[in-house]
Amino acid sequence: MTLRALIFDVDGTLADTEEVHRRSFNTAFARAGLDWAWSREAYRELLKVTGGKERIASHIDSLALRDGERRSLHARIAEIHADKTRIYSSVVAAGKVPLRDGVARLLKEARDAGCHLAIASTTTAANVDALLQATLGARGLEMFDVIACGDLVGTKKPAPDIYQLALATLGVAPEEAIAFEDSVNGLRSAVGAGLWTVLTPTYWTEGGDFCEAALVLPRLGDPQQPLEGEPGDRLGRAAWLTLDELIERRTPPPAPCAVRALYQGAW
Ligand code: XBP
Ligand code: MG
Repeated sequence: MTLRALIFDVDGTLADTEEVHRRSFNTAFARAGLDWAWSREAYRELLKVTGGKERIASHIDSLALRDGERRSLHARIAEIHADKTRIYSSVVAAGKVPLRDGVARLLKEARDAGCHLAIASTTTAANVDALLQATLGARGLEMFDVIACGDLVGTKKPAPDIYQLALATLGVAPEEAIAFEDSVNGLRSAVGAGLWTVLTPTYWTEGGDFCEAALVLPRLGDPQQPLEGEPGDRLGRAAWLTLDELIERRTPPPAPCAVRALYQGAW
């Protein structure tokens, strides 16, 4: 197997963005004259719904409202979400949200090794652009061969559509790529597209059922911020996840000779 592409989720994976999303939602609600304020606990639950517009709709549907009121609030979702996106992307563009540790290092290792890089995210293109430019510089976007995000697909995560779009646009088969995610919805989406997936949960997503992940780490780590207790039970050569380690792990070991002999006799 040749590793041809690394495909990254954005929110929670490239950067721990959800607190800024949460505050941006609350600011947009206040500016829209709504007395909604999502607490951290409430937002952690609301994050089970992917997509900001879908999340607002889910919140409206949870409220005891007359039909007319519900309909008029639904009609305002796009306007409220557009304002939230303006608020969020301005905070990110101001450099307030750093990449998680190890992300810039692994992106560079992959590019230096000739690997394609892609994004597969539920958030909007405006938010992705703001984050990549603020954290990787004016040419940050150019590091990625494909940016699949937001409403480019009709069905958001946990459906596999966004990862299938990224793979198809890259012209890469699932077995030639690795996905990086932070949440159960993202994991299901990547695995549903046939991708071997590395999971690095955050406060917003920890404690989920991650059994389908190929590897679960608290973060990617790097020489300046090694993973405590590594190398040891999860990583081999270094206390941070390297491209070489990924290639080694992604390449299935040759079937044991007994199994090979068995199959050779089978046909
Ligand atoms: C996580 C999401 C997004 C963000 C909010 O995206 O579900 O909805 O929470 O961004 P990712 P929007 O797939 O990158 O983890 O309001 O733009 O949707
Ligand atoms: Mg995510």
